[in-house]
Amino acid sequence: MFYHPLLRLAVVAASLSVMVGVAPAIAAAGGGNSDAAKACQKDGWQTLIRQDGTRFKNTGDCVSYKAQGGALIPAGHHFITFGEFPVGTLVTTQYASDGVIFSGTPGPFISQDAANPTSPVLSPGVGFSGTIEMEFVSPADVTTPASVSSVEFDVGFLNNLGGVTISTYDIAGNQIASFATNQLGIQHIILGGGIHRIRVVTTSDLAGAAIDNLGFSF
Ligand SMILES: [Ca+2]
Repeated sequence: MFYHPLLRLAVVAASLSVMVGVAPAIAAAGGGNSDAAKACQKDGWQTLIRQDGTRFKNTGDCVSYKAQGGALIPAGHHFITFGEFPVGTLVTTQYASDGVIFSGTPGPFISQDAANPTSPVLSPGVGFSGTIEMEFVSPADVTTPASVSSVEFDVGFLNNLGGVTISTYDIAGNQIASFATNQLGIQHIILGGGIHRIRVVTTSDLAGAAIDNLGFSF
C-alpha cells in the first residue's frame, strides 16, 4: 500500500494515539514511577482516576499522585444486566474485570424474577431476602480498591415503602449515606461519586427484593 508522505505521518500519529490509550491499564497493573510518568503523559491522565474516584487536573497531578503510592484506576463506564452468566450462578468475583466484587448474606445469585421486567436479576439469596454487598476495585487489578465517580441501579420489586436500605461507604470505610427506598415496584437509584462500597439490605421488604441494571463509572 502506498501512502503520500503527509498521509503516512497522519497514520503514524493515529497509531501513537491508540498506544497512549492502551498504556494506562498496563501501568496500573504494576511498575514504578517511570511507568507512571508514561501512563500520565500525553492525554493519559485523562483516562485515569485516583482510588478515591476523583480525577486529575493535568499530567503532573497524575505523576505526583502515583509517586506518593496511589494506584492509577482506568476510567470508564461499565454496565451489568446479570444476563452475562446462567441463572443460578452464585456471584462473587465474576465481574471483577468490570471493577466490582459481590458478597452478602445468604449469598447473592443470579435469579429469575417474575415481578421484574428486566429479569434475570441479582438476588441476595433464595427468597430475595438478605444483603448484597458491592465493592469496587480496579478493573485492571482486582486487589486494588477503587471508587466510582457515579453509580446507578434498579432495586425491586418493592412491596412496601422503606423495605430496602441502601448504605454507601468511601474508600476509608466511612459511611457516606444510608437511606431507605421510598417507592413501590422498581426504584431506580442514582448515586454520586467517591463510593467504594454499597450495602443493599432487603430484609424489611415483605417479599424481599433484588438489584438489576448496575451501571457505574470510574
Ligand atoms: Ca437483568
